[in-house]
Amino acid sequence: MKTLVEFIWEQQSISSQATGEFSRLLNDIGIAAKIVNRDVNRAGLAGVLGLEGTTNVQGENQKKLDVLANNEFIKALRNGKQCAGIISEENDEVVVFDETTTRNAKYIVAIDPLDGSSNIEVNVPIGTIFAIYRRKSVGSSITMEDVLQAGTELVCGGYIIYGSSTMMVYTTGNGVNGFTYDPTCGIFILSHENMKIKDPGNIYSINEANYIYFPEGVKRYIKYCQEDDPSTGRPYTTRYIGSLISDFHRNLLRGGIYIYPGTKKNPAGKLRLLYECIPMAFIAEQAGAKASDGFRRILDIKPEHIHQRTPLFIGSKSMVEKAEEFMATYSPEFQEVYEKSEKK
Ligand code: AHM
Ligand code: MG
Repeated sequence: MKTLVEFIWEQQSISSQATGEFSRLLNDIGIAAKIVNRDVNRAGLAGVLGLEGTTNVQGENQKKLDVLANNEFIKALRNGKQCAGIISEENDEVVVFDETTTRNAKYIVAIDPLDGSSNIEVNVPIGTIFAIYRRKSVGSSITMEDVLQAGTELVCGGYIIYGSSTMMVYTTGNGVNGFTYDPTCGIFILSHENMKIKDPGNIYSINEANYIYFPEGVKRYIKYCQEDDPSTGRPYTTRYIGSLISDFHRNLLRGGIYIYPGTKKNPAGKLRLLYECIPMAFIAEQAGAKASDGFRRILDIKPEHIHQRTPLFIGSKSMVEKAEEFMATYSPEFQEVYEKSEKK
């Protein structure tokens, strides 16, 4: 049995330049995750279900647990002093920590503290997504250059899924590892070593209620998934939970594709680049999968603002490539539409 803490320190000791700061940062995230896991588990008893009565910068209603999870992660990261500030789905602006104590902190964290929060009341898995970047301005104040880095610069991408069991899955660019939380002893234990996605899978995940608005390429790809062709394992099966982490996690274990496209109505789709798509894309690539906006690799997109959205096609490599083929053939005009809208 190897615990998350042991694993983190072991990985750190392999690098001759490691100082322990990154390990402490990851450990702080693990601590906050345990607290949020407790709150999510007891939500029906602790009076924290329902709306907070506020909206975030994207005009979405904040749930009490969204706010609570956000506060827990901010608290843990601020106290840990390894990161200079965070970008959170729940905060309009960058949260900059006290400069006197974090002037030399090497990292910046982007986080969706509680993804899939529309599912909070119905006991469906939800989660936390995080991305860790190396700060460029160590020794002075945070700059926009620190927070608007492309996914290719990522140091670590990960998520915690609060599901039938709670798991933390992360990568530092050296494979993907998963740790299951043992609530009886309060520790994460390495349970899924060097995770690799099945390719091809046979699951496609998309909110088909939006079909009418989808680009022709996505419509045709869905029909392709539904065709009868035993030699390629079709028809595939459809699964859509409505919480990115859960849909992605299942597809990672079983093989499949998740799509949240941009449409004429919402050209940039719904998902946020910095704290949803980039960390998931990093994990996907490290597991042998692929992530794009239908045309471009997600990790290559240079963010223009912190709450930027992007369409997302993520999952088993050959399935994403097939969906890209359909986009290129039937909806080539969306390439420009996506690029322009992502900048807004
Ligand atoms: P959230 O971060 O506010 O929870 O929104 C993101 C979520 C994803 O987890 C999920 O895949 C998607 O929104 C579902 O959207 P829809 O209900 O439009 O299918
Ligand atoms: Mg989210």
